This record gives sequence, structure tokens and C-alpha cells, in this order.
Amino acid sequence: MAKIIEDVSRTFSEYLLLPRLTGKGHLSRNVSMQTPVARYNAGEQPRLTLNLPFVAASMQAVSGVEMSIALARMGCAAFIYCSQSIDQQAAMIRKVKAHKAGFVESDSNLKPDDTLADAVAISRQTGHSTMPVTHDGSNKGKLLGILTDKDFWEFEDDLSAPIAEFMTPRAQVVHGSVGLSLHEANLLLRKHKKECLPILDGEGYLHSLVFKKDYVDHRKNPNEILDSRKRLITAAGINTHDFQDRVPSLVDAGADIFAFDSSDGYSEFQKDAALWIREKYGDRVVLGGGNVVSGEGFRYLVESAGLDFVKVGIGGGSICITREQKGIGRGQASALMDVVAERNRYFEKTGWYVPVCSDGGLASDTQIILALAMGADFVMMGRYFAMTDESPTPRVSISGRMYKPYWGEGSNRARNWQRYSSGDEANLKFEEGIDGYVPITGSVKDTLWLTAEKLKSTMCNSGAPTLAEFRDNAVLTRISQQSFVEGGTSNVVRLDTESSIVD
Ligand code: MZP
Repeated sequence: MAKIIEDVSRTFSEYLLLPRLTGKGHLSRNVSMQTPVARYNAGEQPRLTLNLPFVAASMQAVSGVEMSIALARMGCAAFIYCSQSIDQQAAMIRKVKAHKAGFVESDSNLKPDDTLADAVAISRQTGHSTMPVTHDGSNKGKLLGILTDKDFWEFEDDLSAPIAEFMTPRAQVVHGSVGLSLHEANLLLRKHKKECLPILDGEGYLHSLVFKKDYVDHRKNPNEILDSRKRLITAAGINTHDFQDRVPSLVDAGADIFAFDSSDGYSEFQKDAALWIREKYGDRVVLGGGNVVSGEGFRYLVESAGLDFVKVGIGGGSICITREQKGIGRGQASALMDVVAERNRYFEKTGWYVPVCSDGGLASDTQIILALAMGADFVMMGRYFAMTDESPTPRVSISGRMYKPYWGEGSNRARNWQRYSSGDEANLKFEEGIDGYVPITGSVKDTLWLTAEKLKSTMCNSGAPTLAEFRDNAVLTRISQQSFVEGGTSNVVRLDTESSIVD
């Protein structure tokens, strides 16, 4: 006979946090929102931490190159979607990696007999205005000079002239030598008032370039997360079907964090795929999985597949209709608390701490805060990020308001059969996601800033300067429908709604 869980399936809006003692030092500026994304042993440091506990979902309407760059610079991550070809996904990862680095391999190069027209064409294609000139036009050739857009006037000079007549010749190029640290390279840039420093080997062959703008960018984004080569950290969604081809391509492209994008991750498919990836790459990559909604699912993935983090949530996503289509899922708060309790037991028993990610259904800043208080180490969101300027979809005007399209990965539009088919069936037989629109909130930077400020403020109310203390200190109360209503405004006309404007 079926087993019935007595507890009702609950969601975040049914809870409130009680304040704990706020000490004098509990000020927003003292709060750290750092959080682990990789499992770690008690007493050790995690292999990777985020500086903000928010990640963008692996979805076509959410996580492209622009979102990935924006979030890595702010200290979190976007999972570039896997519902596209392996080459397209790898190209996106490469773009993020190339966006900013200490030592960049040049991808806009010229040879001396190229013309100004060639230089203009390359610059248009890559968007770069500084181009090394090497003997063979490659980024590893012998350096002969540097051409920048300041060296010629596109609409005045003869574009058929060879660039050799315009470039700064090698003898006058300030350069660094291979082996120089980034700090030393930046000192040279500053001393010589240059924008770009070519790094050469002992024979004068080009190794890489260092740019002043990257230094400035770094200072403006102190929370950004970089890899060992000073490139932005990147994350990618993967599936259990083509992982043997996809993961190696993405690793080559530079991806750092992977997560299985699956609506139901409690499966042998996910275990086998995770073991294959671990066998091949060991701890070189951070590998997350899910989604699960029970402690049992969590333990299976952690014990049998050795995942770094586990995502929780089935059917709660704003575009998700899995529950009504298949009758599978669980209230997100209940699912999260069950998994967190199991995670804590696992930690007590083994000494391994496995981060938990609450994925989907977060409809407000309050719910994000409650998810973190209930034990999530970080939260994954789709709708929240789809609404920002940086999501990869066009703006659309509907009845005078601006929207962006947002659709589920299980919708006909995404046709991401890997995510929703079980095992080997490749055809989408019914939809589990809808296709719609969401209003635009503005830049992701402003949007996340506000959420982070609210989170820090609540953490201070809870006497918790870190997220770990926030979940340890959290005392939550269930609320009745009446107290939910009481929490809104009552008998007061709000000035921020259109209906309150009276002529
Ligand atoms: P939300 O933040 O928009 O509420 O939910 C985003 C999450 O919904 C994703 O991270 C993913 O787990 C889930 N998702 C994505 N597509 C579908 C679908 O088509 C879905 N059903 O449920």
C-alpha cells in the first residue's frame, strides 16, 4: 500500500522568521554572504565559494553569455544552458572566459602586409581596438608592432594602405617578459601610461596581452570570482545523455562548475554520469546534481555519485506544470527542510558538508531569504533573472508595458528532451513547462543589489553575520492565512498602485 507522509507539503509563504538578538556589531557592512558550492570536509576549505548565494538557472531564456559575465563579476554564477548543441554551449563558455583575464591570448591579430581595411574588419568582428602585428598574423608569432584605433582615422586615411605604415613598431612597444606577475605587469602599464602590455618570450614571440581596463574592471567589481588564470568563473548545465561528449568539450572551453539539469535527478542515469565525470576529471571540476525533493534522494546522489552540491525542487518553478501533468513534486519548503535535515545528518556522520541549492519557485525576496534561513546554501532562480536586462531575450511591449519572453526548458519551445525524458526516449511527448512573458525589472546589478541588501538586513535581525550562522540561528514560525493578510497593509490606500490615483 502507498505510504502517506503525514506532514502537509509546505511552501515558503507559510513561514516567518522570528528576530534573534541583534548585537552592536551586527551591521550590514559586517555581513558576509559567502557560500560554498563544493563539498568539503570539516575543518577544510571548500574548493569553490560564491560571494553571493544566488545562481541563474540553466535555461534558454535566462543564462547566456551576458548573464554569465554579469553574475561572475558580482560574485555568483549563471549556468549556461545545455539545451543547445555542444559547440554552441562551448563557444558561450569561451566567450565568458575571454571576457576578462589577467593574461589574455590575443584573438585580433594582423601581419605586416595586411591593410587598414583588414584591421577595420577584424576590429568590427571582435570588437577589439588593439591588435598585435606578428610575422605570421598568429597570436604566437614574432611581435613586429601594435596597431590600435588611435593610430589611424578610418574615414580619412587610405584603407588600402598596409598597416605597417601606421603601427607602433616593435622597438617602441613597451612590453613585459614571460614570468612577470600580473601585479608587475600592471605596474608597468601604470609607469608607462599604456592601455595594453604585450608579454613576450625570450625570442620576442607573443605570449599574451595584459590590459589596463581589466585591472580597472577588477577594482570596480571586488566580489568577482576568478579562476587560477584570472578569468571569470563559468558554470554550465549538462544532461545524462551526451555527457561523454559535452563535458570534455566544456572542460576544454574552461567551464568550472557543472550541474545536471534534470527535473528528477534521483536516478541511476545521473549516478552513472556523475561517476564517469569524476573518474575522468576527479576534483578538477565542481559537479552538482538533482533535482531531488527528499532526504532519500539526497543521500542516494551524495553516497553513490559523490556530488559536490545537490539541487532541491520539483514542480515549484514559475513556468513548471510537472505537478499537474504527472502528479510528482513537493512543496518547496518541505522538500528543502527534508533535504537539509538529511544533509546535516550526513555531515554529522561523515564529516562531509554538501551544499544544498534551493531551485525554483522563489517569487519574492522574502522567499529567497526564507530559503536561505531554512538551510539552502544558495538558491537557483529562473524567472528572477529572466526579468533583467541581461537575460538573452528581446524586449517586447505589451499594452504599453515592457516584458521579456520566459519559457520552461520542458516547454515545446525549448524542446529540451534530455531534461524531461526518462532514460533513452528522445521525443517530447507532452509539455512540462509553459511559454510566457515576464515584466522587466532592470539591470541585474541593481536587482541583485536590492535583494542582497534585504538579505543582509534580515541576517542582522537574526544576529547572524554569516549565512552558516543565519541558518543555525533561524527560528521560524508557521503563519495562518489571517496573519498572512495581517502582514500586508490594511485599511490604508497605497500611493504606489495605479488604482489609488484619483483625479
Ligand atoms: P523559477 O525561478 O522560474 O520559479 O524556476 C526556475 C527553475 O524551474 C529552473 O531552475 C528549473 O529547475 C525549473 N524548470 C525549468 N524549466 C522547467 C519546465 O519547463 C522547470 N517545467 O520546471
